[in-house]
Amino acid sequence: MSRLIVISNRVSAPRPNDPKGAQGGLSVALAAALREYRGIWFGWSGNKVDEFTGHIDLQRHGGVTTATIDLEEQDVDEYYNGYANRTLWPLFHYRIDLAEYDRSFAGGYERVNERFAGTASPLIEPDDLVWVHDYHLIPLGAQLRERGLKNRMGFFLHIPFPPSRLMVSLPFHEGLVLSLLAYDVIGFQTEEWLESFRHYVERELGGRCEPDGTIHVGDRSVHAAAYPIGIDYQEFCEAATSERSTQAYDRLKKSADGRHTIIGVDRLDYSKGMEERFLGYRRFLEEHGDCRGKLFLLQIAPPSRGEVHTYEIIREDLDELSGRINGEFAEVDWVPIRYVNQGYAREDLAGFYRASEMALITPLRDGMNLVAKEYVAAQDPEDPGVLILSRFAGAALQMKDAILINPYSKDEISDAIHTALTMPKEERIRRWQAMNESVKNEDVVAWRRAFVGALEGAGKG
Ligand code: ADQ
Repeated sequence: MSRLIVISNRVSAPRPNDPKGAQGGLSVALAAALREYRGIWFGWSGNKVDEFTGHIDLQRHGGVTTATIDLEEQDVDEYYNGYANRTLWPLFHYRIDLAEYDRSFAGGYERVNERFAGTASPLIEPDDLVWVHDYHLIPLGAQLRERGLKNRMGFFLHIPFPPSRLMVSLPFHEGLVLSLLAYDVIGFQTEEWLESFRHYVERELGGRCEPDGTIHVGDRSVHAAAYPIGIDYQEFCEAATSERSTQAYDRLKKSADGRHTIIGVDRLDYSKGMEERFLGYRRFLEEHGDCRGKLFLLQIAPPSRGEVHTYEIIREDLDELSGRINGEFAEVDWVPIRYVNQGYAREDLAGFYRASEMALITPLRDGMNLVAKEYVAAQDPEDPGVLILSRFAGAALQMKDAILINPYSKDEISDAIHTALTMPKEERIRRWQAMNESVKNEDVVAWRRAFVGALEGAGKG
């Protein structure tokens, strides 16, 4: 059996009970995937050094071998904070107003991808399958090929792929997308992002897309398809019924004091639509004065990417907005928004999800959104809560029994909260059962089997 070499920007060893818990969805999903495969998880350690040495730190944690490298400060500024998070992340989330184009970012991105290729390639044996993750490492496959690697290589994009008309606003966009064709398999979260990619290939690269997923550009043929990521359903259900989770459940129920809890859990990021969510909730409080004091919004949002200015701004904006709404509506014994800026262990989160009558998940654009799936998995089958979900999250394509809303509309958010509050139990159960089936069947195991299966079947590059 071939080994699997997973390469992603960050590597975090699987520690499900890490109380800091602010791991993104990517690391949570990969830890689960790697447990079953022999192989290596390669990436940046998260540490900065004065000078790049290419030294690889090999370790073994929880059945997974990790290989990490340190980067220079300038690398981190230009590649991670710069091109990845100030150029590609906003652009790929349709926010060209926030995307910054800077020559030094693009140069740093190329340089760090080369550093990844140079240090990872000696670890890769001829039969290994190579699986590269996400927007930080798009050109890596091409750079590994330049070093003579003929392995089967796949790339999975965890975030949306933007429509061609937005993509062309990126300087040198053709080069970036062409570099994707060095992979044998290119995976997207949903058919929608796949469609944008295919459109780009035909329109901008003069390529040809076949109905079976094969894409031809020049003499290169690759396979591009949708592989929707899921959660580790089994592990999450166990977490939701653990003792620690029960304690978290009790803690929230006790403090709710008979009030309904609406929960939101997101990394602090503008793509998650928290500002719009708060405003929609405010609209609900205005329109339904009789409900004030009977429910509250618990928004858990650990800060992320604090070195990027836009993230400082979103944090300030949310502090201000939650304070304003609380000032406007709070009573001596009731606060409408509990806004918490910290991460929690998965068991705690599972308990909070289970104790919440409703989840309000309203990203303006999201590759998938695993929180929506976790919320469903954590529910009590006899008395499940209601999921309100943005139609612009990739997860909405699989979770049609959620209350789907337009996150830009305060009215839709307000109406959805009211519908959820008054929804009969039979309907809650019916909707939850349908969603739970898909979360359970389309889990992280199915995701990695589908992707790795496609990679195993791909012709050598
Ligand atoms: P993210 O943008 O990080 O992931 P998401 O899919 O929602 O978004 O995953 C977040 C993960 O972090 C969840 O597992 C959640 O439980 C955890 N988390 C969030 N807040 C937390 C807190 N306060 N404490 C502890 N854990 C917390 C990117 C893409 C998504 C895509 C994933 C996976 O942006 O669209 O679904 O990758 O592909």
